[in-house]
Amino acid sequence: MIFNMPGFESIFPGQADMNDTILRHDWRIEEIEALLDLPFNDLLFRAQTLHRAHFDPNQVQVSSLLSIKTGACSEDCGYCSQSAKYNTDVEPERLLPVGEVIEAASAAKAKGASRFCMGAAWRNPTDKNLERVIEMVEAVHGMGMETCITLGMLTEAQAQRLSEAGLDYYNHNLDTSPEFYGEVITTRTFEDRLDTLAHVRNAGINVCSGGILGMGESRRDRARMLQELANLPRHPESVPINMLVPVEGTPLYDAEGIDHLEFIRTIAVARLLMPESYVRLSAGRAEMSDEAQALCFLAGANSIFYGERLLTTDNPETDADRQLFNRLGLTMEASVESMVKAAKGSCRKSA
Ligand code: SAM
Ligand code: DTB
Ligand code: SF4
Repeated sequence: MIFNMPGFESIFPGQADMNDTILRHDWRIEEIEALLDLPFNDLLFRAQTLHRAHFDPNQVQVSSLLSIKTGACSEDCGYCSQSAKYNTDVEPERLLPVGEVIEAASAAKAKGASRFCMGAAWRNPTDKNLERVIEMVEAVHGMGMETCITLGMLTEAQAQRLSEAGLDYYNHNLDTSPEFYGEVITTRTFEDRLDTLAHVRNAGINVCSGGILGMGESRRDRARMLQELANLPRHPESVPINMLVPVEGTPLYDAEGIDHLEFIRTIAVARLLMPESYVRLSAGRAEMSDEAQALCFLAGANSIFYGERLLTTDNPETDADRQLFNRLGLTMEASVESMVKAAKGSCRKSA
């Protein structure tokens, strides 16, 4: 019984039982830095133990991603291939027709994805564009998949409209610490991002928010970003942790990057601060070894982007991911919609 184990109190201070975790929103930066400083084995043990108290450790939530409007974006995010300010290889494309989105979503569903995420290279959507995206959301929802979109900043009314349309998740990342933020983006503020997250939360849509590691930030910046996420009034239901995909032509192409063990540590701390959130091992998997990914899952990551493409860059091949899942004994989590459908089916059978 691990609760009687020598040293338990030092690894889980003040915690008698793993099942009674209190969701905290008052994390101090020193506490988070102390977690990041733990010996690697202690940190991973602690993160995995807490993870098991809240999730099936062998199940991973799987989302597929599609860029529904690509490039020519007015923002200057220093990591992004889609900013009009930088000279990258990305070919701008207008908003896709609904038919193409349905095709991509059904292919993703056939491969086992339970959620379909649609991304648009906008600073914010116009009301007219929002209605076109809502058509897509309704179509994907009708296929029995969970829906997620990321369109930039939203007004309160737009978030409300999306909620009425039945959107499941809105992705809007804090990206980095408030202190490092100005080194990465100048065309909108950290506060703007918090405002959009508040609109999404108040509209009753699930929040998906995380950031990017490996942009030349310090460990303190990583701790500050996690602190901002964990100290939101409610933890985001989904926390994507991206490793920078360096894109030629962007200012961050030559950024220092991040050691993979440090990346894994940050995932473990995200798990410890937000025990009930899905932590998504997001961009950057194509550059990671299977072993590094396995350690991310051990650290408490339990969601991935699945499919050969992210938005404009490559993700691992689906066959490679399936093999990795087999080797690790991981299974893909079914969508809430498909579980409801299955339950309805078995009720009908037994009636
Ligand atoms: N335009 C919208 C916005 O910025 O909110 C939505 C799309 S944007 C591409 C979504 C997120 O993808 C960004 O906030 C960032 O965290 C992540 N991202 C973009 N380019 C990336 C890259 N090269 N490497 C890692 N993550 C990246
Ligand atoms: C998130 O946190 N990561 C995804 C999704 N949200 C929209 C995007 C990753 C983009 C990686 C670079 C690209 O493919 O352009
Ligand atoms: Fe535009 Fe989003 Fe890329 Fe920033 S991250 S440049 S807002 S597409």
